[in-house]
Parts: sequence; C-alpha cells; structure tokens
Amino acid sequence: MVPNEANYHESKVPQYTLPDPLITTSGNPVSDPSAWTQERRAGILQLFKTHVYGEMPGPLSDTHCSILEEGEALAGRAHRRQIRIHFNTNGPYMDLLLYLPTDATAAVPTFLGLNFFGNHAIQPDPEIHLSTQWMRAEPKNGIVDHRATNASRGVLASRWPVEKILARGYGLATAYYGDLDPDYDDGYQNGIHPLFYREGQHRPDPDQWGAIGAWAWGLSRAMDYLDTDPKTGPVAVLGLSRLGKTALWAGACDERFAAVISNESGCGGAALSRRCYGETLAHINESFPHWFCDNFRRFSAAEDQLPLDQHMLLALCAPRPLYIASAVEDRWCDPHGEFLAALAATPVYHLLGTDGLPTEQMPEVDRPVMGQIGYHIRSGDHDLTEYDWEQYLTFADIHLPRP
Ligand code: GTR
Repeated sequence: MVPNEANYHESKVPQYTLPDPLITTSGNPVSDPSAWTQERRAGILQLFKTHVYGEMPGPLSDTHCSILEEGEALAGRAHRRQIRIHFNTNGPYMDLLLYLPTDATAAVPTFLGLNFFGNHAIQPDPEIHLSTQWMRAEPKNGIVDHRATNASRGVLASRWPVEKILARGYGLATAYYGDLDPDYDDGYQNGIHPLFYREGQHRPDPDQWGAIGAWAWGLSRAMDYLDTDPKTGPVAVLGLSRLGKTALWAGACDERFAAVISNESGCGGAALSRRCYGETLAHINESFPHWFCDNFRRFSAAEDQLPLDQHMLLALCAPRPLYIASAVEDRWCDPHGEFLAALAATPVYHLLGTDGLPTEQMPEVDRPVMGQIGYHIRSGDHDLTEYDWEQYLTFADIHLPRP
C-alpha cells in the first residue's frame, strides 16, 4: 500500500476520540492511585507490547562489563570512562561512554541517550573508541561502506554539548544504537534479536520486539551498569526522533529511569496517531518495517482501531518527570499532536498527585512550560540543539534530586 501524502492542515485532522487512560478495557473507572499502579498501568503496558513495540526480554544471565578505558578529558574538567557491556560470552556488545564532572563531590544526576553515528561522533575527543559495528546506511558523516572512519569524529557534537552538561553538574552517558540493532530491515539477523530466538525461530513473532524494542533494551542494560556506579545518581533517559520513541519506550518499560525526555519523537513516539497529521502509521510502517512489532502494521490507515494512543505511552511515565519537546518547522513530527498527547496524559499525573502539564494552551514558540510534565516548541527544524539541552538542564535542576 502506498501511503497518502502527509496532511499538514488542522482542518483535515479527522474527528477522533482518544481511549481514556483512566477507564479500564472492561469499562471501570480508575479512581485511585493504587488502581492505576496495581492494575491499569500493567494493562496499558501490555497493550503497547502486544500492538506497538513488541514483547521485550529481560537481561541475559551472562552479561558482563569490562572497562575499555578511563581517564581525564576536556582539559581536566571531565572524567571519561568507556565501558564495554558484553551481552553474553562471545556475542555482541555495546560500548557505553560516560562523562562525569571531575569536581563533583557526590553522585551526579546523569543523562543517558543513544546516539546515531557512534560514540566518537558526539565529541572530537581522540580517546573515544571508534564504533566498529554496523552504521546507518547513509554515506555521510564520515561513514564509508557502513563503517565509521576517523572523519566521523565529533560530527554530531552540536547535539551533545558535553561541556555545558558537565558545567551544570550533570553526567552524560551514551551508546551507539547500531551496537544493538542495525537500523535497516535485515530480518532481525544482525543485532541482538538472534540471542533470544528459541530453537528453530528465525525472526521475532508478530508480538515480539522490533528495532525500537532492541534499542530500548540496550538503554536498560546501560541503566544496569549505571546502577552499579556510586558516582552516578538518578538517570534521565532522552533521545531524538526514532531514538526519542526509544527513550519513551525505555522509560515506560523500566521505571528505574527517574525522568524521560522525548526530543521530537513524533509518530510512534509522543505524537497522537489518531490525528494523522504529518507522518502516519502507514508512512512509518512502510518506510521502517523493522522498528515496531509486526502486529503494528494492522493499524496502518486504521488508527481508530488501536486500543491505545500515544498519550497512554506518556502516562506510563507517570508520576515521573517527563519532558516533551517539539520544533515548529518539524511538522512531520506533529508538534501540536505531541502537545495534545502530553495534555491527555495529565489526568494520570493528577491522579498520582502531581500537576502534569501546567497549561491547557499550546505554548508560544520558544516559551517552555515546566510542571511535572514539561513541554516546548522551539523555533527551527528537526534536531537536538543547545536550546533543547538548556531546557532539559533546567527541568532536571527542578526535578532530579541530589544527595
Ligand atoms: C524519519 C521518520 C521519523 C523520525 C526520523 C528520525 O524519517 O519518519 O519517524 O523517527 O526519521 O529518526 O530521524
């Protein structure tokens, strides 16, 4: 099926009714926090597993870590550590790059996010190991024949203002998403999926994880490591675009993440699917058949049949701090649909005793709002910018506890 052209007119958004996160599938109201925590939350999580991102396995029992390198960085202002997380004895691994401020006297809250082109792409720091595993199938950013070269060192530095993050007293941890699963439709042969196939299985079942599930699984393995490190405090998980979808899914599945930040995650992320504005399920399933579980394809051009919508994914983060960021020119991601999803998740935040999104009106461009849910729509296009980071740092100052 060839998807229709994207709709960019509010007047052409179809009439829709969102499923109510506070009414169970059997029609009962969820009226107290324990009914949410003990029942409804698990029910919604299961809906997302079955229909959207797929079931995700737990950690492997023989996962172990080795320190690849450790030293001073950024003229002595940072302590850098590179950790190789081996998922099993001889199989694939993920390299975690961690920067901590050297002047910290106690554990520091830390941002964790996957990156697009390898750890070495986030900083021109020559000590960072060149990612050697599969690269995005794009002949740019110093990638030749799907392999990183030295020409890709620091190419994504604008998205990772390490000095600013450290100067504000935070740590930063990142890993390359291709270490977990290469971002193309390879029938799930080259990433971590085969580690979990039962005998005779060659691809995930229709309700089992796709690439987003695998990337989110990797974020939880990074969290396993950070949990063991006395120098890192609460962890905020964040990501841009497909990695923003991933951050939301990781935050929903793994409540150890103390805060969740979605930077322009759009369709299949923070944006409401039923609005069919910008990218639709038909577009995304056609272009990226490997991102979601196979069951999700049943909802291409049938959004109203979904037993959920993306506001319920945001509600799975409640009552933890959640930040949703859009950009005004990034209409493909449906900024208004991202805002409306945050608003529609707010009743769950209220039930759990927090304010959620502190406004019902879509804020002006470059005017962030910060309650337990934060939101901004900044000027410019699809990207993770210093402006975005400044809001996340302020949001973290408000919400992430320090000892
Ligand atoms: C686009 C895709 C979006 C978004 C983006 C990205 O092509 O349609 O859903 O995820 O890629 O990840 O950069």
